[in-house]
Amino acid sequence: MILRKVVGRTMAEALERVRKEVGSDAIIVETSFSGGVATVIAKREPHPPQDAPENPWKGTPYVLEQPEPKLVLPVGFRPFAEELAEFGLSQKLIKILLRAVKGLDPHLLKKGNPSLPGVLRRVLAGLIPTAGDSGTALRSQPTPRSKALALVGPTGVGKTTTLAKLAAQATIHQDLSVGIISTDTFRIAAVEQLRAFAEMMGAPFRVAFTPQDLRAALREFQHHDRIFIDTTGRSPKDAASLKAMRGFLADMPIEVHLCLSAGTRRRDLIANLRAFQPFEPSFITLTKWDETLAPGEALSLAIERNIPLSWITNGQNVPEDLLPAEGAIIAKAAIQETIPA
Ligand SMILES: Nc1nc2c(ncn2[C@@H]2O[C@H](COP(=O)(O)OP(=O)(O)OP(=O)(O)O)[C@@H](O)[C@H]2O)c(=O)[nH]1
Ligand SMILES: [Mg+2]
Repeated sequence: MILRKVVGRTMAEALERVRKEVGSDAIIVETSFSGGVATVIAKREPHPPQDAPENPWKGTPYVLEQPEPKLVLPVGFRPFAEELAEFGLSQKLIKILLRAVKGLDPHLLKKGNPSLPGVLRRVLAGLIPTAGDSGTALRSQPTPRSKALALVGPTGVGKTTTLAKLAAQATIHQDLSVGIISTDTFRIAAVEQLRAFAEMMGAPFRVAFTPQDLRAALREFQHHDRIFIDTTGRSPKDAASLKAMRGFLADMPIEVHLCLSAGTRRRDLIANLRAFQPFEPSFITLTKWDETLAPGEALSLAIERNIPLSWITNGQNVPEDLLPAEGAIIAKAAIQETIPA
């Protein structure tokens, strides 16, 4: 029996290491998460000695590589695997969930076990990195950096609408004083729309045409509780505009949130992550959750890359359609299946 303790920054990372270091047939004995360290104890039976012929090129053909065995899903897990795949969760994460549940108690995977949905939801919730986990106090005392938030992202994903929701929620629900800055001077109408919104909220509003303007506006708003900065939407392929915008925001005490539409396909999400990486986003805000049947694709990428989610937006209404990203709520949306009677 081989018994190994493997650690990682997240449960997904530790489980992935178990797969690499102990093997894909490893059985998880115990999982825990404390002090920012995920620990997994895994065991595996030693592999039987290879009985390759002395000269592999003689006699019967020597198989150098076995094809990966197809994953046979335990019967009790099948409806949940289908539901999670329908939700858009990656196969990689579905396997991780299966292994984690099996490690907790193999009996959970028996057909009709009523505890399975709840356990699955809890394990999935634990895998989802959120702003709460990263220690950045979005909702309580901000750090000097997180006091000013900039929303960046591709065109039309809902940056300005999300900014309006955030500013309105901070003012109405948290009684905070907010300042709003637009750097989106690409379209005059966009500036005027945000100015009108700021006026309605009674919040001071500045337009920054240059990095100097932005610095001046940040200084001017330094006594406000929160400062929200809108930016121009840019295509991930428009390297020149992205670079210019990066220069605009560089070296400012600003926390960057990358807005991505939850319905974007995985390849395009990866292209956006790469294109906006120079902005060093601390969080992803997943927008338009209400418009897609498979938000799990975007969610999977955030989990696999361990990028914390800050908010989820789920509609056009300002300020209601905005939720802080919470693992438990997201996991509940992913696993609604109950045990068939
Ligand atoms: N269904 C749905 N629509 C949304 C959501 N958020 C924003 N929208 C809509 O998406 C459209 C674009 O929103 P904007 O806020 O202008 O998007 P943007 O990213 O600022 O766009 P650019 O500044 O042009 O890059 C508007 O019609 C919004 O009402 C959401 O969560 N769900
Ligand atoms: Mg906008």
